[in-house]
Amino acid sequence: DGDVNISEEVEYTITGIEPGAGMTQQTNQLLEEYDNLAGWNHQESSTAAMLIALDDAIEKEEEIIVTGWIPHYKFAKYDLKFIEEPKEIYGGEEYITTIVRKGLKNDLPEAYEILDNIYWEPEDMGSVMLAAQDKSIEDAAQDWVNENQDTVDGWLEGIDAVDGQEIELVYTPWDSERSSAHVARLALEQKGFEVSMTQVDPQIIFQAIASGDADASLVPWMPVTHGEFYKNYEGEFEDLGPNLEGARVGLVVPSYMDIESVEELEP
Ligand code: PBE
Repeated sequence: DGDVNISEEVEYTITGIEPGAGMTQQTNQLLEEYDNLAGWNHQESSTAAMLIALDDAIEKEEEIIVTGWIPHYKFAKYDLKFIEEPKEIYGGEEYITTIVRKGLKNDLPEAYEILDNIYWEPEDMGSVMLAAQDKSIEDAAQDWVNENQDTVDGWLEGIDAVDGQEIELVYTPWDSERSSAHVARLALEQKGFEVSMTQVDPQIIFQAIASGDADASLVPWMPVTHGEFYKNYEGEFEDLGPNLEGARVGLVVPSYMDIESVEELEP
């Protein structure tokens, strides 16, 4: 009802995720740029802790504001909504792009081509993320590949097999990127690649690819979420274009909350 003061109920706090996330930087910037958020707290923690806090609040039908994103199974599990954020600190629609180190095209042309071809829909990624709640990410990715071999065949079409060439993918700890990295690994393995995978923070993704320490990554959320990291290394890596379109990040609340915009919050 109209008597609930949402700002007071959430204790002037946005429940955030890992310090290294793109969204964490964006949320810190949000608190600086909206005058009505002066004095608000951004509780950085982990995605797991954020999801527990969200689950707990929904259980009790309490107010909560989290930093959230799609694709993510939380939108299938709960009735949630993004709230408007007119200054677009969180951007609008995002795509996830594939970046590779310079020279990969020459050194591993078949891998380059496969990575260039990899493209899937938010529902595909979402289904791997959801399945990974009950099984390992390896099994969830394998199941998706088994059920979508025709999509994978499209990525591999006309590409010669290799004999155990090594390639290293870097990815981040979120389920979205764990899903894409493992699916990419399985596609590369089908053509004979030996794939190693290293998990790092978004910022390190760009550093690793720019320096040539790693070969490829399907991680960057663009144009805004990882845009700053991207700009810092622009020209030092090759961008193969989107592997997914229709992603989004922002402030997320349970749908029962009577709020439509970040501008309704009170200092
Ligand atoms: N995310 C999910 C990450 C990337 C993937 C949007 C929470 C972030 O860096 O903010």
